Amino acid sequence: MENILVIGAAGQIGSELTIALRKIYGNEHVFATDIKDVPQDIKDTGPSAILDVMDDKRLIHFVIRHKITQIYHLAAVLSGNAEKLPLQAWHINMQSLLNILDLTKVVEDVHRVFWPSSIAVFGPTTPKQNTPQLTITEPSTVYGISKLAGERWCEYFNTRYNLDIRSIRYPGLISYKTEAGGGTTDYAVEIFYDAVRKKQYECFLKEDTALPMMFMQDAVEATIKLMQAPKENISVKSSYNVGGISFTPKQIADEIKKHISDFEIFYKPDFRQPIADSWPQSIDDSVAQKDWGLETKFDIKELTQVMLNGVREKFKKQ
Ligand code: AKB
Repeated sequence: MENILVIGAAGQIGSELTIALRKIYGNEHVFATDIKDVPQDIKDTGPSAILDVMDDKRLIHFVIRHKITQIYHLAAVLSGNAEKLPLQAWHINMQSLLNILDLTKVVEDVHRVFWPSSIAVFGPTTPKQNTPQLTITEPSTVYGISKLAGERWCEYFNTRYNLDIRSIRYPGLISYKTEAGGGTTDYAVEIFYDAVRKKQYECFLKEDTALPMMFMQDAVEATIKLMQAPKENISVKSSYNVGGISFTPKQIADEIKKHISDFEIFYKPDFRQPIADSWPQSIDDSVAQKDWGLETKFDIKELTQVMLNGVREKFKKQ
């Protein structure tokens, strides 16, 4: 029997992953935690608590008291926000991971951990198209530096202490349940809200900025698939490339116009443009496909349809 701790359950990934995990492992076995209140559907369907991953003493007590066997540590400061307070972002992103890794070494019941890395580990010197699993990683953002250092720590703990820490380099994630906060790929979520609300969007990236993206349902399924794969299949001890689909702001705007014909987009690139320019445009995720059967179902057409419907429904309920 597994008892699962989700850290960051109020966030963009956590709010959807928690519900998916509860369907598999049972509501009472998935503990949703965050430093802020979790969404109502998570509160209503299982245990939840306020928990700060930076508080290592409370964290370890929580894990022991609830006999936790797996941890999903999703809390992080994203790329855009991290550039505003670099040292604070570094401290939060690194120390929170180190708290989890150290705890996993000490508490024997915890036999598997998931920690998200990002395409931000790549930088301007990385091949931009079909970026390989193993390639140059010279990130130019503090977020990317923290994710790359995190990957090295994961690999170190996996090999040095024979732990089972698993990770995905997420591309930009697109969802309507919980809005992302402070990322460079966030435009691809905001655009749907503004399309439904105002029929226009001011984009902080240039029209031809291609980035790898993934619909949340695909990301949640990939995460669970990775975590359920037999340990002997996991050849990458740092973090797996996961690509999804790639598109530019112009391409997604054109797709939205097929549903909202008078939708308009304006471009006003800001400090996030150089961040996006430093990242890959498409990702080779063949290692993840081979090792644990990564699959993605949503293309730009389907994603646009589901996002517009989801955002409209959300506004109706408000
Ligand atoms: C961000 O834009 O910071 C994140 C990421 C790609 O990791 N969505």
